[in-house]
Amino acid sequence: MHRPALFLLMSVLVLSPQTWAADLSVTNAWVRATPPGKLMTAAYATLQNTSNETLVVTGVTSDVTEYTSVHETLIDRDRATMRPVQQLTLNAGERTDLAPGGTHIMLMKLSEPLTDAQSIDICFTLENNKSVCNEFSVTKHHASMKHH
Ligand SMILES: [Cu+2]
Repeated sequence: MHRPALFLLMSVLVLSPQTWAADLSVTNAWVRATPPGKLMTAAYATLQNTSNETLVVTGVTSDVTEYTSVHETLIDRDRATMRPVQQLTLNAGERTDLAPGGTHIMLMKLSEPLTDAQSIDICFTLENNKSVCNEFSVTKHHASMKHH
């Protein structure tokens, strides 16, 4: 008997479209202004899975370059190197910080420099094919870069 299950699924679809859209909360979103002469930079944010299911971020896109990806920073003999991350998994309720020195969003081959007071859109593609977009403000020095 599949009817009760179907009915339940439909109720969920009808009742919580808002909740679905907001499964991934993106706060504290900022991009470092491009250094002089460079057309690449990184973006940071606090991501939180506000749903009660595992969320998988399978990609990122931005409106300023098609070369946008998630990177992680590895320390190899005192040298920081970066490598692309295929996906980011957030367990139910989990919060993660994309922060300098750690996982970040890499923006490469920008067509123009990004300067202070500008803002750009970055979207996270989720495994369920939904995407969550958020405004990231460009700044040289981020005010809330303090240790907790
Ligand atoms: Cu990087």
